[in-house]
Amino acid sequence: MRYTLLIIKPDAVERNLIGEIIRRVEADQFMVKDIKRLALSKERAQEFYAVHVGKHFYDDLVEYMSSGPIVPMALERYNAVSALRNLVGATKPSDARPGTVRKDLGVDHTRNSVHAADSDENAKREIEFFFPDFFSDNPASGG
Ligand code: FUP
Repeated sequence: MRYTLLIIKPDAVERNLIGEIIRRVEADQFMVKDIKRLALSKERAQEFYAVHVGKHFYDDLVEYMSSGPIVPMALERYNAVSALRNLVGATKPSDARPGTVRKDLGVDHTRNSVHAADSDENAKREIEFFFPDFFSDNPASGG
């Protein structure tokens, strides 16, 4: 699929890093196809992270993701999911490669500045979570 979802998390919005993150994304040949700024309710954050229910970090993650504004965006590029995961880096900033968003901007394992979808299936679900009309307005197929 040529689309994926990126979220700029509360720690990065709070530190005025929206522009810096979008700059890196655009420099890596992604097109921003849709974008918004919003605050997630605790219920919506629980729904978004439903795959992590029961994990030790789930409650803190939900609390954190509903603690301040976030900026989700739908991105387009060839090999979108894997290209964005490479740009974003490992989940834990201290493990991430130099030059990745999380290494350069992340604070810690939870406040790691961005979320990036990890499969085509999740990218589709996550784009629809924030942008319900996306796939009726954009063609869904292609690499
Ligand atoms: P990622 O796909 O890289 O975002 O990583 P995961 O799906 O494994 O984790 C989802 C989110 O949970 C991460 F962004 C950060 C958070 N997390 C923690 O806060 N602590 C942990 O031990 C693991 C993950």
